Amino acid sequence: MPYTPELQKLIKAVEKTRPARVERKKKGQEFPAIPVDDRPDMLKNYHPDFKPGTRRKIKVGPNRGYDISHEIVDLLEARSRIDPKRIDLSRVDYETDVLIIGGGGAGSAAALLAQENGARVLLTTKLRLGDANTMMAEGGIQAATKRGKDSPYFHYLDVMGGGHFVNDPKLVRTLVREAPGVMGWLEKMGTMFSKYPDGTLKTMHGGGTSRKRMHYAGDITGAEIMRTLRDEVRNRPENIKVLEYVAAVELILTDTGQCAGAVFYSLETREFFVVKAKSTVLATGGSGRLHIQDFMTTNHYGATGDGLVMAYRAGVKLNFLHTVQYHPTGAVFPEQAEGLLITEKFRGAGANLVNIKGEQFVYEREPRDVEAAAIIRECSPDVARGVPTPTGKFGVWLDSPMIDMLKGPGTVRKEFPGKHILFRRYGIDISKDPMLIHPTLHYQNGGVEINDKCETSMPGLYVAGEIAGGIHGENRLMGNSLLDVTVFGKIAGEHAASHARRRSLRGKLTLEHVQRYHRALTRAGVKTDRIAPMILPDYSNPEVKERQLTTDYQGTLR
Ligand code: MEZ
Repeated sequence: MPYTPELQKLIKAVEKTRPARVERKKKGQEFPAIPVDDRPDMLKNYHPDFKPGTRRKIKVGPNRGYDISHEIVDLLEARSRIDPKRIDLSRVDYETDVLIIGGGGAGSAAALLAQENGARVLLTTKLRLGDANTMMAEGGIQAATKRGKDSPYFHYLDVMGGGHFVNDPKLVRTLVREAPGVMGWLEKMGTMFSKYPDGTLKTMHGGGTSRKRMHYAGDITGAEIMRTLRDEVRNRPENIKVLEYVAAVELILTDTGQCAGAVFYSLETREFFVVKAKSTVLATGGSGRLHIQDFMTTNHYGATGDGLVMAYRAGVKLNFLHTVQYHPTGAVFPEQAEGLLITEKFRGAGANLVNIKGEQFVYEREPRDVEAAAIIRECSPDVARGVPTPTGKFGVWLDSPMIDMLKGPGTVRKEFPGKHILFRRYGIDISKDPMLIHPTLHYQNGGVEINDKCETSMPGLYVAGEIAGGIHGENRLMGNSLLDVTVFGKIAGEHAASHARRRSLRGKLTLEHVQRYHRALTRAGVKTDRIAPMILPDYSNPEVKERQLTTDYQGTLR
């Protein structure tokens, strides 16, 4: 749907201030950044993490008493999809060295490295290989590849600063040190990053970064990286077996406390089955589809936090889930694009954020949490400088036409082909008209506690990618997610393979931890008919649900 006459009228205010804003930028006169000392107030007043009444303390498990979003607690305090007594663990359907749960960037990188380290690998995914947040990532991957101008040292400081200095320093050190090598690894496998005619990699600034180290492939960087990883996995069929449309529902342990695989549910045959493995890598991604605080989301359909549930029930600790990342710029018009990621790269290329009066109100490259809070402030009823949409929401303008004025005609079309084509389909030319945006639920900052070998507290259980917590502290910076999935995916694969070589499974397979968790829920007085993992979000309204009888409903999957 093109802009309505009302919105077209409001765009005039943006057009009026644009020439002066472009001139200022050309002269290097940036909008003042929010002083570091003022950031906490901005966050407390406007960031959704600080909204009263949006959290509660979890009553059971290793993080008992931890105060996190209701939506995550609901998930963690749900009951299992299976009745453990009805799963026959003596009948093993698949046996492998390394089981990988998740077919996104981290799972695929882990599969490749596990295979290269001599393991037989079974990679499982509840949708198709590559249906993951990696595929949805747009703007880039950070790495200090430009010697002299940048180094892992500066990258480290940026990651720590963005994360409010509470990140796990060892994990950050690993992330930034491995970054340049991962770029080479991806390029060798065929990832086509954007380059200058002389072959050097193009780089841009991102929010909170002190150097230009954002490498990209147009505005479809995640899709390009995922394409490469997926092709490579598919090219090794003798040693990497891929099972699609199968959802892991519980981890299996041994009675000696090792992880020994998982119980799966086939979305095609609707049967449960058992996979036994010497090592298991959880790479199930994030939880944006929980729509925390009813936020729209950039996340892929399967981002329902399944791995958090399975690890937690098995007794593994979670961390940093008290913060959630809202990407500052999600589309809020047209309605069919609501929540869609509008890459930070637009701001990296110079596009201002502008309110209903046509005024710039924030420096466009603040760290994400601060930037999102500033936009929410502008749209809040007390400030009331947001732009109303036809569906009754509010947003602010992302002034993309500035980019062609700053960097030459055709830049938007060339550097942002994904969004340019998509918005053209809606009748909007983003090189001529701005986009209407609002923060959108984007990233699970925290997750399962790991060390720098991707080990968890449970022998044989490895974790990599968005499901892991600690790397980004309380706020991730742009481009460190594609980096995280590749760096830690590789590490998880390598160490999972080595564990499988060195350690054999001892003891009997068991699901006793699930029964124990159910008993703890009862003891804590948690009354719920929720079942988790969620597997897929359910968008049907209650009336439709009623009419659909029962065949596809969670309860009947048991
Ligand atoms: O790392 C991200 O989340 C990212 C690259 C997003 C974007 O704005 O494009």
